[in-house]
Formats: sequence, C-alpha cells, structure tokens
Amino acid sequence: MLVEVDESGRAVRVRGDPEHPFTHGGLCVKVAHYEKRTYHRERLLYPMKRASHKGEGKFVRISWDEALETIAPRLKAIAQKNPQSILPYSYAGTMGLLQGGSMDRRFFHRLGASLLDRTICSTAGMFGMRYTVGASVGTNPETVDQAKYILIWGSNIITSNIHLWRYILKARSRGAKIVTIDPLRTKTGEQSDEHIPIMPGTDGALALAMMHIIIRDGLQDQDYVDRYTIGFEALKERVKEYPPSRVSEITGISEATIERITHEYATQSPAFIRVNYGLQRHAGGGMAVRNIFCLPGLIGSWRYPGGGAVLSTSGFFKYNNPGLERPDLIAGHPRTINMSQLGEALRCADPPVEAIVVYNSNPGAVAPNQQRVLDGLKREDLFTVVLEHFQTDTADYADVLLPATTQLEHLDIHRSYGHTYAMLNMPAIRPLGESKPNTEIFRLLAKRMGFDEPCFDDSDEDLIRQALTGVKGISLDELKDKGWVSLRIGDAPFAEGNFPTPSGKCEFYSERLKDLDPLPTYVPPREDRLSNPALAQKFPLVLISPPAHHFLNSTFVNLFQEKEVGPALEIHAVDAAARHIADGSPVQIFNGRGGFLARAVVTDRTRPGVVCAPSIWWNKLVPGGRNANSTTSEELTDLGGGATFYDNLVDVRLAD
Ligand SMILES: Nc1nc2c(c(=O)[nH]1)N[C@H]1C(S)=C(S)[C@@H](COP(=O)(O)OP(=O)(O)OC[C@H]3O[C@@H](n4cnc5c(=O)[nH]c(N)nc54)[C@H](O)[C@@H]3O)O[C@H]1N2
Ligand SMILES: Nc1nc2c(c(=O)[nH]1)N[C@H]1C(S)=C(S)[C@@H](COP(=O)(O)OP(=O)(O)OC[C@H]3O[C@@H](n4cnc5c(=O)[nH]c(N)nc54)[C@H](O)[C@@H]3O)O[C@H]1N2
Ligand SMILES: [Mo]
Repeated sequence: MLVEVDESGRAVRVRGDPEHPFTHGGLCVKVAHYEKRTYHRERLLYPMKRASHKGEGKFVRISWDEALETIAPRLKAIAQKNPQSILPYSYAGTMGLLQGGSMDRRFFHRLGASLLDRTICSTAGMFGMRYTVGASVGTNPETVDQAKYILIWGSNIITSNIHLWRYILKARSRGAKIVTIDPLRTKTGEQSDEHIPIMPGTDGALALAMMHIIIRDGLQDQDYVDRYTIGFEALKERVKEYPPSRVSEITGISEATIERITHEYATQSPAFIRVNYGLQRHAGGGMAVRNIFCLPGLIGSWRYPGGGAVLSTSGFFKYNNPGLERPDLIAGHPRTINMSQLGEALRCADPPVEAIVVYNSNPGAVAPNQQRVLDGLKREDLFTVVLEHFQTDTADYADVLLPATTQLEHLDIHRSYGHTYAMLNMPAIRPLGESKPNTEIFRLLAKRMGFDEPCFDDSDEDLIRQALTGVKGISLDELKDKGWVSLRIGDAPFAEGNFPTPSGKCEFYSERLKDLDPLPTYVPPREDRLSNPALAQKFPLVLISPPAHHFLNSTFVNLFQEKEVGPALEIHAVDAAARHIADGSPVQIFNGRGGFLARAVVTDRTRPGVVCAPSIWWNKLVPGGRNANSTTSEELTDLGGGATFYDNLVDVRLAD
C-alpha cells in the first residue's frame, strides 16, 4: 500500500502499489479508505479510565503515566498470587508480526500469564492441511491463471480474497470452467459458471465421494500416487464407504452432480481448488480440509503450474517467530486457554481469570456464545485493559483503555495467507494524539513491572532484524527498497512431492492421526438435521454468518455500516413463507444460547434450510444490541480446537 502524505504530514490518500506482482495496485473496498479510518473523529487518541458501570462505555482521559501506574501494580498483585490468572487476548486486528506477536508475547511469557491458544479463525484447516500435505502450503496463487478447471470451495473470493479473482478471470478467458461450492450463491457464486449449494458442514463427505468416484473409475494419476503419496490402498478401502448415493443425502447435492463434477475435476487438467476457512468453521472442519487436500494428490494435479489446491500460503513464510516471541522467557508451566471458549474461561477457569489484556481483537463482538463472554467481561472482580483504535463493544468493558496506532503510524513486517510475498509496513505519518504502537505499550508496561531482561529494550527496528535472523531469501535492504520480497516458491512446488510431512509425501494415511483416525473420514456437523434431529426439530435452520462485503470481521463496521443492508438475514422464500416473513420484515433469530434482530432479505441466494447473517456487526450499532454471535457455540472442531461459528442451528420469527 502506498500512502500519499501532504506537506503538513497528513496522509491524504492510500492506494495499492501498482508494482506489487500479486495485487497489481488493487486494494479491497475497505482498506482503500484506510486513511479515513486513521483520522476518524471517533479514533481513540488518549489513555482513558472507566467512569461508569462496565459495558456502559463512559471514560475519562488520563495520562500515560497514570494509565501505566494503574495497570502495573494491579498485574503485579495478581501475579504474586498466581500469574496464570492473567490472560492475554489477541487476534487479527493486525496480523503484523511486530504489532501482533513480539513484545506482547515476551511480556506475557515473562509474567507467566496463561497462554492463549489462538483458534478463532484457522486452526482446524491448518491441522487438516498439516496432516495431509504437512503445512499451510499449496498452489502458487500466481499460477492460477493457468488452471483449466477451478473449484472454489467454501470461499467468497470477491469479498474476502479479491486479489485472486483477476487470476481466475484470466484462467476463464483461456477456457477454464469455474465451479463454486457454497451453501450461498455469493457474489463469487453468482459470477461462476456453476454454483453448487451444499449443506453447511458436509464438505468432508463430498470430498470422500469424489475420491470414491475417482478410484472407482480409475481416474487417479497412478504414477503420482505411487511416487509421492502414502496410504493409497487403505484410502481405496475407506472411500468405498462413501458412495455418491450416501453422500448425496448428506450434502443435499444430487448424485448426478457429484458424478459429473468429479469427472470434470479429474479430467480437465490442470485442476485447481481454492479452499477457504469458511468451510472449516464446523465440527468436522479439520477433517473436511484434510479430505479436500487429498484430491490433488490423487489426480496428480500438483504436477502442473496452476494445479493443486490452496487454502493459505502462510506456511511458506519462515520468519524467526521464537526470536520475536521468546517462549524461553516463559516462567513456570502456565495453562493454555482456548480463545474460542472465552465465555467458559471467564466463568469457570480455575484459578479464575482476574485480569484480561485485550489487543488486536474485539471479543465482545467476534467470540462465540456472546452472552457468556459479555457476562464474563462484566464481572466486577475482573481487571480489563484494552488496546484499541476505537471504542468497540469490548472497549466498553475496559477499566483502562489505551490508544493504539494504526498501520499508517507504525512499523511492521507481514506474511500473507493469500500470496507469497513478505511485506514491510513502514510508518507514513506520526502517531495521532498520544497513540502508541502495541510494541511500545508492552515495552512501557515491562519497564513498570520491573522486567529487566535486555529483550525489553529492543526497538521495533531491532525486532524486524530479529524476525529475519536466520531467514533465507528475505533481506531487510530488499524489503526497504521495494516494500516486498518474493519467497520464490516456484510454479509447481509439489510437482515431485517434497511435502513438508514426516514422510515427505502427501499422506492419505497419517501416522500422526492414528489415535483419532489415520484415514480421511467424515465428521458431521454437531448441529445438523441428520446428526441431531431432536435439536433440528426445535431449531430447523442452519445459520452461517460469513463476512459482510464492507467489513473486515468487526473492523470497519463503524465506518461502513451504511454500505451494508443490515443487519440482515438472508432467508429462502420457502422458509420465509412458512414463518409469514416478508422481504424487509424485522425478524428475530434465536436458539438456546441467545438471539439477535435483523431485517429479512427473502432470496433464492441461500438454499432452503440455511439462513445467512452477513457479519460481524458491532452490538452497540444494531437494534437489540446483539449480533450473530449471540447464537454461536463454544464447541470446538475435530482438529486444532477451532471455533465452530457456522455449526449453528436456529429458528427465525417475526420480531415486534
Ligand atoms: N471483506 C472481507 N474480507 C476478509 C474478511 C472479512 O471479514 N471481510 N476476513 C478475513 C479473514 S480473518 C478470514 S479468516 C477470511 C475468511 O474468508 P473465507 O475463508 O472465504 O471464509 P468465510 O467468508 O467465512 O466463508 C467463505 C464462504 O464459505 C461459505 N461457507 C460457510 N459454511 C460452508 C460450508 O460448510 N461449506 C462450504 N462449501 N461453504 C461454506 C460461506 O457461505 C462463504 O461464502 O477472509 C479474510 N478476508
Ligand atoms: N459469527 C462469526 N464470528 C466470527 C467470524 C465469522 O465469520 N462469523 N470470523 C472469525 C474470524 S475468521 C476471525 S479472524 C475473528 C476476528 O476477530 P478479531 O481478531 O477480534 O478481529 P476484528 O473484529 O477485526 O477486531 C480487531 C480489533 O483490533 C483492532 N486493531 C487493529 N489494529 C490494531 C493494532 O495495531 N493495535 C491494536 N491494539 N488494535 C488494533 C481493531 O480496531 C479491531 O477493533 O472473528 C471470528 N468471529
Ligand atoms: Mo479469520
């Protein structure tokens, strides 16, 4: 991103870097206005302390000195009893390595605080990939224009991965067919050659049926299978259990369609699959990703540029994370708390959570089982510190609220999960007001706590150098020169195996999974008409709540809410009619965990039985004060302990 700064030092415009080989100068609809976010009149510019009941959101300005003098003694006192009663809570506000995982980690490690398992987004898929192909690696996205058949599987590319779309369109102009598998006909589904509305959470079964057909009809690349995979014979037996007739019932896709797309996929070469995280937010999400990643090994599409599959490219990046995070500082043997079960942790952890420090995250809006999270944040005996740009739903519960810098104001270094360039984020302007980078805030806190290890003196420049220590191929000079450095992974990195698995091969059979199930299998959703008919009788509709086009999780909601029709609930005409719901009706969406309000959008873009609430709204900006996460559950995925946001049965009724 290039930032134009005027003579007074004010950022006046941002645009994509036209030289960037993958983004080609494009920015998404949100970040294209990033300077408006930085200078927004509601931006937090000074430290503040709470001046009302928790959740009411009244604060008074204090000095940095008073803020630090409030926080440090309180944390010290708690740590003296048991440091594990202190919980850091952070995720995707910035995914920069410095502002997201450096001084902060050092601070909490040294303190002996509870560790946080950061599972809210991607760990199910990450483990699914890890067991099959070894890591979060896959097709070089820059070769996708060479694909001849493209399966977009649980990914709304036009909304959440816009830079890839150009490559897909180029492939299409060269004759590729684009097929999207998604319960919704999203913007991406709409633009595809074919859209296949699958029942949520059943993708693992579909992949097994595809393997069944491929092997039954001898469509596999036997040479690739023999050389670069392990477990084919066992897989062959396993997939016999998943004939298209059975899987048709599970997925709601006709047998004929399953047969046809499998034949197309296995014969139109190179075939490419873009998987995304949407489909792994279900009980069986890890296994679903594992199963899908077996497909390119079976048909040998890894051989070709543009072939294979990709979910995330983050595993190609080899920064020196331990050098940044310093796990060697960990005092004692602290417990680990799963961030997707924050409500549970705030209520039931033993020893109790007595302090929470939130940064780069807005759990009051984004975490599942929201009422429990908010009840926890409301606890009078909980000391809460929030580092933020804005007064979010979470900030309203802070005892001390600290102003953080945005990416225009601080230094950072990034990986990507959509391409293979390392990136440098140089500050373009001076910090606004009294805002400070997360790194600096934790540096100051460390000083006040009396941590005297030299690593707490490292500057942000030092941190970058440490992130690159021992890293081949990324030099700071090149990063400074261009802003980005290619990882040079090659056009077909797995053409000859070389997977980062223990065997070096694509593992249809995974020894590491032998206690669970070493072979691909189908793990059904927890909340589903087939796996839990009693619950489905009470709450017959599956609710999914993927990102709204103009929001980035809960970021940008305060800027762009008027660009969304919402809060909205997309509902099929059949389900709407059965409930006397007309287009535009106010509706309540509810289940045993809670409920929220929205306006009905009656549409054939969703399939009967599935409703969709584009997310993630701020509670305080919507009628009723609750968003979709008031209905989502804290249950975890099969692999990786991930969140199951879309494994969620609800019912809908007209609201008053
Ligand atoms: N504009 C925008 N872009 C974003 C984000 C954002 O909030 N806004 N968030 C960023 C982040 S943090 C992430 S993790 C990614 C998320 O982006 P994606 O990984 O693409 O994930 P989702 O948007 O959750 O889901 C993608 C699609 O999966 C579909 N889906 C849901 N359940 C299932 C299922 O069971 N099977 C199948 N086949 N499809 C299903 C949804 O309808 C949705 O269209 O995007 C990133 N990019
Ligand atoms: N129902 C439902 N819930 C979901 C999802 C869904 O699809 N549906 N998606 C899930 C996914 S994929 C994810 S990744 C999570 C995301 O959840 P979060 O990680 O909480 O992400 P955001 O909602 O974007 O909130 C990040 C906050 O960090 C702040 N921030 C940004 N940069 C900085 C910084 O440099 N310093 C500090 N201190 N703060 C900063 C922003 O202002 C913002 O308020 O939500 C999950 N929750
Ligand atoms: Mo995410």
